[in-house]
Amino acid sequence: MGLTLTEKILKNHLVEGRLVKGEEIAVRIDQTLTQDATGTMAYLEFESMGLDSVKTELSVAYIDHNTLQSGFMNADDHRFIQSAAEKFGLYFSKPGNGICHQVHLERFAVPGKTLIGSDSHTPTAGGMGMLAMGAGGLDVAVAMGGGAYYITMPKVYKINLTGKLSPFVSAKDIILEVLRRLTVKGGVGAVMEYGGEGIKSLTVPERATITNMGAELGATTSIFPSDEVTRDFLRAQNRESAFTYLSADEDAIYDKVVDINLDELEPMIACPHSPDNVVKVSELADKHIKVDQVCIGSCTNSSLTDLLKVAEILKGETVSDNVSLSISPGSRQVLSMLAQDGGFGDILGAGARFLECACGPCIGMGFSPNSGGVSLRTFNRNFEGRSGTPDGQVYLVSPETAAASALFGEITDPRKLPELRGKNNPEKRQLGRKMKVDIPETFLVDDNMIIKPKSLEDRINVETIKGPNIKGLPEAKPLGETMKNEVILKVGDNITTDHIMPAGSKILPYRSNIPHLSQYCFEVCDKSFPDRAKEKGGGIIIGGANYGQGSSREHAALVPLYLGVTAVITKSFARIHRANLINAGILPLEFEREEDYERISQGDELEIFGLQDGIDSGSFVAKVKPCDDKRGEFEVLLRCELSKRQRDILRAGGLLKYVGGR
Ligand code: MIC
Ligand code: SF4
Repeated sequence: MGLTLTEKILKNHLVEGRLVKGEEIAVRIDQTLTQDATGTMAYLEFESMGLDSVKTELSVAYIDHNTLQSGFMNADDHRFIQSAAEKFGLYFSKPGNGICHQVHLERFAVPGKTLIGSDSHTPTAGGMGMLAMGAGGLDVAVAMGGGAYYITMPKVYKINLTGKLSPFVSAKDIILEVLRRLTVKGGVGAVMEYGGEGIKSLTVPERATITNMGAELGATTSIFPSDEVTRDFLRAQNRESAFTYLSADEDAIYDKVVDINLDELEPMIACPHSPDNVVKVSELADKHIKVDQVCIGSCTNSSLTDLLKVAEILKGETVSDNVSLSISPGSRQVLSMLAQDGGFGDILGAGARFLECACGPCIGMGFSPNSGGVSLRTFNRNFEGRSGTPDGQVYLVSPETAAASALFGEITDPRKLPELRGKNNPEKRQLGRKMKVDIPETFLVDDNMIIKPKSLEDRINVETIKGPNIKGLPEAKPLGETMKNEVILKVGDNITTDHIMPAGSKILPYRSNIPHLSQYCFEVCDKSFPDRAKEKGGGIIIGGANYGQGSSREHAALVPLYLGVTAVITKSFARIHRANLINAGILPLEFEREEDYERISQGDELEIFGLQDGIDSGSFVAKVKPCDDKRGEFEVLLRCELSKRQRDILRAGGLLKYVGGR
C-alpha cells in the first residue's frame, strides 16, 4: 500500500510508536523556530534544562511580534533572546528582518525535514514540502534539547486541486474555500495534503499562504509536495542544494478527499468574527459595506508576489479618502525587492502607510481600527477583539480584494477592476494579465540581519541577560488523589487563545511576566475573572467545543496555572492548547456526554475522586454540588485519554519537571 507524503516524512523521523492513526508517536525534529512573544518563555525553559547547546540541525530565534518597544520591556526581551541565541548556538534574526514564517521559508526551510515552532503558523513551511508544526514553547525547548516531539498520528486528507486560478482569484481564496467547507474544527487530528494538477501553477509563496492558514482549520499541519516549482524557488533563493523531490505515492490512501476546481473559484471573504465565516465577495457586492481601513501583510500574504500584485492594482491610483491602508512586507528581502522593482513607489504613491517588516496589526500591535470600524485584512485571524478594537469588524481577504476595496472604499470584487478602472485608462483594462506574477529568477539574498551561531568555544562564557521584566515560571503541583474546586468560569464553543490570554500592544510586552499578564486573562469574556480566580484560590474552567483554538501561546495555559486553575472541562480541545495544558500540569477533561455541559453552571462545586486511577483508565466521575437550591447534587462522567508519557507528565507536575528541568 502506498504512503502519503505525510506518512513518508513521519516514517523517516519516527522515534517511538507506530504509524497507526490515533496513536501517540514521537517524531525527531530537525529544525526549530521561535518568535519573541513566545520565545522568552521557551529560552527560560531551555535554560532551566541545563544544556550548553541546542541539539537540532538548525534552530532560529526570530524577533517579529513585539517590535513597538513602547518601554523597556520588549527591548529587554529581545536582548534576553539574543543572548540566549548566542549562548546556546542558535541563529538570531534581528527585528526588522521580517516575520518568522516568511523568513524561514526564504532562508531555512528544507523539503522533507521536520520543523516545530512556538507559533501556530509554523505550517507555512509546508508550502515547501516540510513537515512543519506549531507547538507550545516548552515542546520547542525540549526539541531544541534533542528531545522528540509527541503528536497523535494524524489522519491525512487530500485537498485535490484541479484547473487554474482566474485573474484576481488567488491562493488566499483557495484556503478560504477550504475553511468554508471544513470549518475551524474540520482539520482537527489531520494533516492537509495538497495535490492534483492544480498545484503546478501555484508558486511556493502561494502554497505557503495556503499551508499557513491551514492552522485555522485546527489541522496538525498542511503540506505540498516538493517539485520543480519548489526547485525554482530554492534556486532563486540561492539554496538549490536543499532541494529534493517529494510526493505521495500514486496509490496512497487518504482519509478524506476534498476536490476544488480552481477554474470555478471566486474571490472569497471571511466575515467577522471567525476565519470560517466565509462567503463569496460577490455576495456582498450589493451591500456596499464601507471600509475604514485595509491592512496588507502578515505571515499569510506578505510575499513579494503578493505585494507586486497590489502595486499593479494601486499604480497611478489614490486610496479612497475614508480608507487608511497599511502595508507590512513579510521580510526585508520582500521590501528591498519591492523598492528595486518600483512596486514600492506605486504603493506609496497611492497613499499607503508602510509599516515595518513584522506582524504589526495582525496581533494588535498598532493600527487598530476606529470603534465599530470595518477592517479588511489579508491576515489569517479575525477573532473578536484581536485587532485591539473590541467592536472592530474584521474581514479576511486576498491582497487583490484588499487593494480593490482600498480604492473604492467599500468591499469590492477585484474582478471588477478592469471594467471600473478601464473606462478612462486603457492600460487598466489589461490588469487581469498582470495578476499572475512569477517569482523572480533570483531573489536579493542578504543575510546580514541574521546572526550566525558561534562555536561552543567562542560562547562558553556568554551569559543570558535578563531585565526586570523577566519573571520566573509558575510551578505546577503534581496531580493528587482528589480535586475539589469551584467552577470559576463557564464559556461557550470555539474559545480562542486570544480570549484566554489576549495579545495586543498593551499586553504583549509582558509575555515574560506571568503575574502581570494574569490581570488580563479572559478579559474579552469576563473582566472579573482574574480577581475571582485569586479570591477563590483557583478553580475549574468549563468550555465548549474546540476550546483553545488559534495560537500556540503557552501563556494561555501558564497564566491559568498561575491563577490556580487545576482542570479545564470541555466538549473538545484544540490540539496545541491541550498539549500546553498537559505540559503546564493542568488536567484537560472532556464531557463523556456533551449534554452535561448544559447541566453545570458557573459557581457549582466539583469534586473529582480517584485522579490517579482516572488518568490511567481515562475516565472520571465528578460529583457536582450546584450553587443554587433549584438543582440537586448530580454526577457527570468525564474522560481524558492520555498516553503513558502524558500521564507521567501530569503526575510529575508538568513537562519541565518531567524532563528534570527543575
Ligand atoms: C498569533 O498569530 O496569534 C501569534 C501571536 O502569532 C501566536 C503566537 C503568540 O501568541 O505569541 C500564534 O499563532 O501561535
Ligand atoms: Fe505574526 Fe500574525 Fe503571523 Fe501570528 S498570524 S505570526 S501575529 S503575522
